[in-house]
Amino acid sequence: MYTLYGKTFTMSMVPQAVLDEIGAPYDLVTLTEEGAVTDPDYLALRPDGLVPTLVDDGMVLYEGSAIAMHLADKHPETNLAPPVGDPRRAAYYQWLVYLGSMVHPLVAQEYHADWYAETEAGIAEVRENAMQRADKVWSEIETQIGDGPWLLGDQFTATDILFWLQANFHYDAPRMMAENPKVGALVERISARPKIAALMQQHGLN
Ligand SMILES: N[C@@H](CCC(=O)N[C@@H](CS)C(=O)NCC(=O)O)C(=O)O
Repeated sequence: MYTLYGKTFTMSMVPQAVLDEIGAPYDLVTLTEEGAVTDPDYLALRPDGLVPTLVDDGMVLYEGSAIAMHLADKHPETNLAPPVGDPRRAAYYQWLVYLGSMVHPLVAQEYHADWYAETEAGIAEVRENAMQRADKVWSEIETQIGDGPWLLGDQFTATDILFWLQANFHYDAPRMMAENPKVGALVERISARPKIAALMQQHGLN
């Protein structure tokens, strides 16, 4: 049995969407404390107090991309990961690591700019810089999207879920998607999947 610790409209939507797509039962613990959680019981699972964290039959795992990869590998029949040896597996790794380690930190720098600077001017500079870099990164991603229908071609994978959430996290997602039509079209296709649409409603996303 899986237990997922998460918060509304955060990185925990990635493993939650993966679990929903898999159709696996899970308990969802929605944390409400703003910022890094300080509850010692949670810190014993994830010491930085951020979400998400998954407990899988007693095994504790954090980091959204890592949890997505773990779940996809545990349920190969759902085809959320290309099998080892499939040439698409390399691109699968690339996107999951790139979106988690290069794109998501820009979101953190924007929403949690006070983690990266102390003075008001410093915080404003971090936020402004992150917003400019986010625009640049998404215009670069636009050039990397193929004919689809999904990020890796004809197979919908966990990468699509991470892609969809990161695009929605953009500080001005409607404009960014209009300026990058391939990104916009892919996000729209992913959002139309019934499980994803239901999850969006649950998290108050239009
Ligand atoms: N790379 C980390 C990012 C974790 C992270 O930044 N989590 C944010 C939400 S997206 C968080 O817990 N923020 C605390 C809050 O906003 O209350 C992961 O994928 O787990």
